[in-house]
Amino acid sequence: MLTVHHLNNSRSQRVLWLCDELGLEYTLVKHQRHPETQRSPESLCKLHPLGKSPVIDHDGLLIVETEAIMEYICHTFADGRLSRSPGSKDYGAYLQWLAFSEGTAFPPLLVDLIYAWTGGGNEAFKGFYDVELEKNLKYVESSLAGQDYILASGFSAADINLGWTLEFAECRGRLRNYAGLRAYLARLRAREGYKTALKRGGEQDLSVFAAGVN
Ligand SMILES: N[C@@H](CCC(=O)N[C@@H](CS)C(=O)NCC(=O)O)C(=O)O
Repeated sequence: MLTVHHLNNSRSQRVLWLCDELGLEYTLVKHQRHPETQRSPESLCKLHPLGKSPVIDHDGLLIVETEAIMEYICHTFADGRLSRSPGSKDYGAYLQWLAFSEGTAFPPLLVDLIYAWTGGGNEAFKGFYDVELEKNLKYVESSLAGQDYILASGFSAADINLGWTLEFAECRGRLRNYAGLRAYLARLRAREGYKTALKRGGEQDLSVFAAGVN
């Protein structure tokens, strides 16, 4: 049995979205962020030493890290659907984009949030991560040129990973100069799997992470 542990307003929304795209049955356990600190509640900290979301539980096996969870679900429950196999034309690109969302794109966005939460005041530091953040967004946008999804072969779990990271970038006011990324996000949000997962998870309000955005 598959159980998905979901934290409100968090990247575990991706896992719900993947399961709904694949038409999987799963048990959903919802956890609520602390309303002031936005940190995980006791229930998640008791479940796993890292106290992070997402976490899945497959017959007692706990797995963390979005990327690993996405691959695990595609291959264990869906014969590799929405993933790409070794040997396929897009395999390298698939792995790259699946990893890029958390490994490269998210860190400067998180630093930007923490910078705002802690009052800023160090322009040299801001300049350093701002360059990285903008470079990442430009790279995704230019990679999407002429195609609807990040892989030429069509929609995949890599789009789901990128989608949530771009939603986070949007709430940080970072998509204003990227019409191509906004259009991509609109395409992702129009998917039935995305909409079903949002209803299941409970509407998402990322404005809790909009500190310092005007
Ligand atoms: N790289 C990890 C990041 C996990 C992570 O930071 N999750 C956030 C949710 S968006 C979290 O649990 N935050 C609450 C906390 O750290 O207390 C992944 O992709 O799963």
